[in-house]
Amino acid sequence: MDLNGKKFLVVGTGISGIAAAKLLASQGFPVILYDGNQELEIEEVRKKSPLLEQVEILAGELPNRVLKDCDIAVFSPGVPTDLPLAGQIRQAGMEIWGEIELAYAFEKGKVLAVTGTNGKTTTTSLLGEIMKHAGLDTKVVGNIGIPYTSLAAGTTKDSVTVAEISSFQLETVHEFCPQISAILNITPDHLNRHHTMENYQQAKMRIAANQGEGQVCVLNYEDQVLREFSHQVKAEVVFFSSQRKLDRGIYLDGEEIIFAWDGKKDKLCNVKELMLLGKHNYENVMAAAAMAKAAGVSLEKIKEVLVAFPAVEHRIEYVATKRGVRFYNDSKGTNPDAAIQAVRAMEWPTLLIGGGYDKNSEYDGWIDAFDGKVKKFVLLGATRDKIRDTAVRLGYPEDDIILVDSLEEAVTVCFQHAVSGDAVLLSPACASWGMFENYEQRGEIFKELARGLKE
Ligand code: UMA
Repeated sequence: MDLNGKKFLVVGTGISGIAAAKLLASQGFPVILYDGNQELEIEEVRKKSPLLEQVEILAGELPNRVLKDCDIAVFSPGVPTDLPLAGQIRQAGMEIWGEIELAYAFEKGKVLAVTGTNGKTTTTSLLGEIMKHAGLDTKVVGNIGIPYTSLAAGTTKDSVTVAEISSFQLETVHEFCPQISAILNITPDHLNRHHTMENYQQAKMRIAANQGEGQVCVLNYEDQVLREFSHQVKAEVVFFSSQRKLDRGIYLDGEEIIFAWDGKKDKLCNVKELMLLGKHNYENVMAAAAMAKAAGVSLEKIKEVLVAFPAVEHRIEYVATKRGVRFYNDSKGTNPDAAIQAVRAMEWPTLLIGGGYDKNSEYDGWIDAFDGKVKKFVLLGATRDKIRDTAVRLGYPEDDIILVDSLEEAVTVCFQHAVSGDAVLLSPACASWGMFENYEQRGEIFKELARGLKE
């Protein structure tokens, strides 16, 4: 689209909105930056960049003149597209773009984009590392926390953008067209925003909507919705599967990850060589590897990164081995579903540290997933009694539950009870608030404590 002469309204002053306004201002486009929050400190926003000095910043009620003046509204991902404001914008004849669409208008290189309900961040980070290792000028952007608009102007015909794209971001793309896309899985999430599962699925599938010949879409064969969706995809579909052998694609065969391509089979690696744990992570590895291979990276280069990749911080992250006891940090396991994945990934007798802020969750599914592996269950925080009661009701031995008052005490107690060959896993199934500022701080403290243990 020709952007010449266009005037922009950027909605939202979070990291995406600021980056979008800066990009537009730097390229000489007239831009108004707006936030629905009436209490916004406008001068504080302006201070964030010299590029915002000349930008008009508005908060609260949007004046009508802005609707008449601007041509394109750029929405931050967190701004719903069914707000009355969105209706007014459309009625005024303006287009609504997402921040991703705006960035894409300035993209000059190749785009590799990942979406899905779970595993997006791990897959995107892994793919970013592989592309860097292959010697390419790589930018890792998107929902991962680095707005695409903050790096789009610096792309070149030889650069590669690896983007994590959320369903919120996909709602407002129009021409966005990655060379290679992937949808990892689609399970219910964010239904307060999308209202129905169908809307949520439709949003995710937009990642491949503009793709065509010569482009690739990587899909999870074991996801029924995605398997059906594959018939609508115009790009070449490459499946991955953790449950069956595929004639063409990438799959897990026992412990081995195999590429079936052009009538031949190549072994990529054995999952025991990876530091990432758990079937869900093997799926992320397969998706990243399939995307990298489609982008022309050799299996050797892909494997070199896979075996050295330590996990995304705070997600089943390997920390240290002390006296033969492995320590894993899954502080990002802030809800029972995430904690289930972590405990399933443990292949050793495990001393599990859980509990924290009370979000009114139920813990039955988590405790059911222990599968006889959890030899001591160490609980802290506001939820410790509720979790203990659930565990005991479900038959977990009361003698193996230890209630503690701090993370430090939890780590000490685990180390006292652990023997060589065990694992200690922090995976609280609860938010950190009340004891820590956020899950990152909880994870950092755990890592320091584990690394500081005397063997
Ligand atoms: N605002 C309005 N009107 C509204 C709603 C919000 O003006 O109706 C304003 C708020 O007052 C605030 C700003 O919008 O000033 C916030 O914008 P935002 O919510 O889009 O947040 P950003 O800081 O721009 O961060 C966004 C993503 N946030 C969301 O999707 C909610 C970040 O994903 C992303 O990393 C970042 O852009 C860079 O691309 C976070 C996230 O939670 C991690 N994502 C969800 C997830 O992963 O589950 C989808």
